[in-house]
Amino acid sequence: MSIKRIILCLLCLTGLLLAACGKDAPAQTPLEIKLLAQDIKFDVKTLTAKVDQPVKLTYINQGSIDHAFKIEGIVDESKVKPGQTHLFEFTPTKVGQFKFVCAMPGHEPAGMVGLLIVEP
Ligand SMILES: [Cu+2]
Repeated sequence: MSIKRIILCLLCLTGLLLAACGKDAPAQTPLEIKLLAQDIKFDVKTLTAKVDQPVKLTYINQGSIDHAFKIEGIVDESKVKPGQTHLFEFTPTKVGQFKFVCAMPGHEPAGMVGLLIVEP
């Protein structure tokens, strides 16, 4: 393939990408958050999000036992096995503070609890 052809291809690809982005761009860029579950704590105690902004929360179980995730009133309980990653997608619809926990029995009292702060 000649250099000219390669450049032409790259230009075409760039054009396609730009066109695709322009058409399908969501109203709000999702907020990407990473939360690490360890034995037996979360790596952070608070998460911050904004009303109506979609959240993509990557939950990584770095521990050696089962952990779970739940945000009161926002995300239903879901178990994540050791070494596994789970993507939780949600969009907060109201301002406030919402407790997030590991829903495995005994884990919340042991400290696997935090606060999601939703700002206007
Ligand atoms: Cu846990």
